[in-house]
Amino acid sequence: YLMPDVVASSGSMIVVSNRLPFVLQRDKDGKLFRKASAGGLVTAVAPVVINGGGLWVGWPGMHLEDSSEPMPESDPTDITPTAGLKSEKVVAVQMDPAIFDSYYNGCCNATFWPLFHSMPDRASFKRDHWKSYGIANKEFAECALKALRSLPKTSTEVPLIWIHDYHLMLAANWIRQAAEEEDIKCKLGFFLHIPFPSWDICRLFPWADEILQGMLGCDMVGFHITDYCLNFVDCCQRSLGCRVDRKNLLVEHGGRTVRVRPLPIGIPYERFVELSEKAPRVLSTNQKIILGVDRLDYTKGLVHRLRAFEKLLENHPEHIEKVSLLQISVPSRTDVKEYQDLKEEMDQLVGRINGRFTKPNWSPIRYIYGCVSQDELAAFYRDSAVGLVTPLRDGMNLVAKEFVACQINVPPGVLIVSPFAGAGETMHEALISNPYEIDDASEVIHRALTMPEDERILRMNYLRRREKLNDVNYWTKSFLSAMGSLLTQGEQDDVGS
Ligand code: ADQ
Repeated sequence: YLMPDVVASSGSMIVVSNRLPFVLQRDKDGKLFRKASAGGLVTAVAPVVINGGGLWVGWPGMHLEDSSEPMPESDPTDITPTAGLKSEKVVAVQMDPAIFDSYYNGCCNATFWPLFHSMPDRASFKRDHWKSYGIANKEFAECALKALRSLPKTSTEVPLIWIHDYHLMLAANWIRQAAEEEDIKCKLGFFLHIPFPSWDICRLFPWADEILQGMLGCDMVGFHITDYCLNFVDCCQRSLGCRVDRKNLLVEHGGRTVRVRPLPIGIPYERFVELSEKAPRVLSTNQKIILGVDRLDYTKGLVHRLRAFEKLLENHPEHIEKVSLLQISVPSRTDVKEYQDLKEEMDQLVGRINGRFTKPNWSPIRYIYGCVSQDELAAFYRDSAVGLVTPLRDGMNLVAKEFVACQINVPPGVLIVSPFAGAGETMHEALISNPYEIDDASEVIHRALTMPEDERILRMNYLRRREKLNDVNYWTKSFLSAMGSLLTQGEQDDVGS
């Protein structure tokens, strides 16, 4: 997947993420087996780990009573990129289930998830959860060190440790300190998949300084877009008093200079094109489809989206019986009350709108609560007239990118994105729609449904070209090059307050 020169110059890579790229399960005889995940991130990063002689550190999705129980190999029929990740290349993090629950469901999902999406009212701040977060991060750091010590030492290649996401914001400092004490060389990089909030929001977290210091344990910290980088730099200056350089995105901390970089994630573009070329047609041709695909999460703006669609039918009755909204929502974090409430609200709203507008041969909303296969997803993306990606806040949003990759029909459909998603910042030719402004959001949908063919073609061509160039492999390469290149003298001198 990667240009050989990039792999060759990068040294071995240790990826540290909350979850391994597969989950462990037991069959009916109690034997462990792997269930592979095939997300874009795994597809892009697994080959770098495998080809570069690296390792993957993460939670395997279950608690193992006996920690010496051997890790299973992948199934011989597994053709996903993780198949090459032999068990000796995996370090499965284990910890007390109660600590894991308080770290994961408590601190990660009930505190950082809402807070970093600028929804502080939904965030809970509990000292116990924060304590568990520290214990869990220490455990991940210990496992990363174990992985680091196991790598063969070469004089030319310095191993890279790539830490992912809001679950592991404290791990870097522990890894750095221990590696320095043991005189093991390594470079540390971090990537945050969700937004980094402004200082006003960040400071609400009582232990924000520790988070910032944890992230500054890295040599490079990556975010999807420049806005998040600037928020981070600002927080480092205002909370920790660091000297910063906003122009070059540098932060001085503990006698080191940390690079901050916008690295917008991409998708496996060609894979989606191929899927959409092969997938059979599943949607009927006599109605236009407006498509929404999301995890069922309160950040995704689903309730606002349904209201905007209802408004469209109210203000533009010409779309009745001609247009349907197909909303596919994957169940997510179903044991958390906020998510159960959202499910309830969606069920009621879909019922109410359908009850209000349905005709004998047409319903306005088709609502799938569940996962769909990649083939089916590609067919939905390809055959929809409008892709509606309207989160209230979102780090990037891969659905917007998958939609444009699958738009192979001529003339193509139209993408609508929220300005509060990273995708809204980078996909300039999409129609931009503020999900909070329901009237305007409904007018933007109307505009998409009535857009002339030549404008649709022009916009979609630009969108597709950008995603093709900036695919997920490009993202991995950008991360490696941001890690690899040394600070120039100019950058060192530029750090000022
Ligand atoms: P998520 O919040 O999970 O990711 P997103 O980027 O949209 O959000 O990715 C969702 C993925 O799940 C997509 O690849 C999509 O195809 C898939 N998916 C969604 N609904 C599905 C369904 N019903 N059936 C099958 N597949 C479905 C986090 C951040 C994002 C950031 C990514 C990557 O919140 O902002 O873009 O990480 O960095």
